Amino acid sequence: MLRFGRWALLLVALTGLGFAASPTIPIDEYKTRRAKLRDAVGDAVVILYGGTEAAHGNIREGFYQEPNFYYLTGWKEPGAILVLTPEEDHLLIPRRDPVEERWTGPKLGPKDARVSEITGFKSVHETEQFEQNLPKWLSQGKKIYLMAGDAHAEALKRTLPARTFEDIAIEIARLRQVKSKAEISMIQFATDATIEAHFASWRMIRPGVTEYQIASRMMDTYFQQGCERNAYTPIVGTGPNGAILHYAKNKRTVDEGQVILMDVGAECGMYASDITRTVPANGKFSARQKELYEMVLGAQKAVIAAVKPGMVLRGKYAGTLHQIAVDYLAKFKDKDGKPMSEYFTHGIGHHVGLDVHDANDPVLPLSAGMVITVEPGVYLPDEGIGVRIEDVVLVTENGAQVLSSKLPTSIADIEKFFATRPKK
Ligand SMILES: [Mn+2]
Repeated sequence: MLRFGRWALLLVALTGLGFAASPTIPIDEYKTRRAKLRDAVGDAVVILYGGTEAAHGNIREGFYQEPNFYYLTGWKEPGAILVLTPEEDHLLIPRRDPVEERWTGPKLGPKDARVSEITGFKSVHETEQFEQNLPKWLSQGKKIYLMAGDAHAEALKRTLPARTFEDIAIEIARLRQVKSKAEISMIQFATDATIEAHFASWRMIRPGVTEYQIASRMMDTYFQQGCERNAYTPIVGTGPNGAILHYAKNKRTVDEGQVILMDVGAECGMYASDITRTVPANGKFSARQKELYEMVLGAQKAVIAAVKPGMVLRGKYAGTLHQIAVDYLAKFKDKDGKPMSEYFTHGIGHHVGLDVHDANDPVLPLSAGMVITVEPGVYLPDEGIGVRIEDVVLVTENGAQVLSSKLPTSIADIEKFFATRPKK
C-alpha cells in the first residue's frame, strides 16, 4: 500500500473519491483588501485590534481570530494589532514567550527571519512597540478609524482626547459583503461539507433516534473533513421542536409521523455555511406535511428566481426578497382564513462568509459576489410542525447560483433518497 500511496492519492484527487482538500486564500489577497480599505477611508489611520486569548479564546472553544481582523490580515494568532497609515501596512505581534509556548506550542515571533514572507507584511513589529510608534503613525493621517465598542479601541480613544475617531466597522463590512473567487471557493467547501452532513443525517433518521444523535452524526461528518467549528449551534428539531426557531436542546426522540427540521452548518477554514432541510421521520411526508412543505418550497423558489444585483434582501416593503416570500405564502390560508405568511416569523435570509450572519451594509442592494441564504419557513406549534428550507445562494452578474444545490429540496427527491437508502 505504501508503494502506491502517492498514486492512490492522485487517483483519489482525479476521480473525486474521498474529500477534496480545503482551498485557501492567497496571501496577496489580504494586501488587496487592505489597499481597498485604505482607499475607502482616505487620509486616515486605521488601528484594528485582533482577538486576545481572554476575549476570544476559552476552555470550551479555543482561540479564534476576530473575523474583521482575520479578513484584513489572514493572521490567526492572538494579541496582534493592525495599523494602516496612508502609506504603510504594519502588523504587530507579541514577542515569543518560551513559558507560554510550553502550553500553546511554538509561535511565529516578530523577529523571525521569515516573518514578512509568512505574514505578507513588510513591516512587522512587537506589540510591545505599539505605544512608542503610535505618535509617528498617527501624525500621518487626519482621522483615526477604530472598531467602535472594542475594549482596546475605546481605551485608546480615552488617551487621545484631541483626536477625531470614526468607526471602521461599516467600511470593512462593505468590503466583506462582496466575496472574491477564493472566498467563494471557501464557502463552497464549507457548503459541500455541510451537504455531506445533511446526507449523513438522512441515512440514519428513523423513529427512535434522538435529535442529539442526528446532530452528532452531522457534526462528525464535517469534522471528519477537517472543518474546525460549527458555524452555529446545530438546530435539530423533531415535531413541535421544529417550530422553535433557534431550538438547540436537541434532546427529543424522533416519533413516527413527524418531520425533522435540521438547520446545521460547518465552519471550514474560517468560512461558514448554513443549510436547513426538513425531512419525514419514516421517509414519507403525510398529506398535510406535503401541503406545508410545498408552500415553503414554492416561496423559496420564487425568491431564488428573483435574486440578482440590485435587489434588496430584507425589509417588509414591496420589492424586497423578504416581501416576495411573504406575498407567495399569503396566497395560502389556514383553517381560519389567516394568510400563511403570518406563520413565517423571521427574515428571509442573511449574508454568509467569515460569520454565518456575515458583515454587510444593510443600506446597499445586492451585487454580484455577495453570498446570502434564502430560508423561508412556516411554523405551527399547535400542529407540532415547523418547515424551513434554506440554501446558500451566490449573487451573479445576472441572477443567482445555488451553492448548496447538490442537496435536494423536492419531496420526490427526498422520498426517493429515503426509499433507496441502505437499510440498517
Ligand atoms: Mn440561516
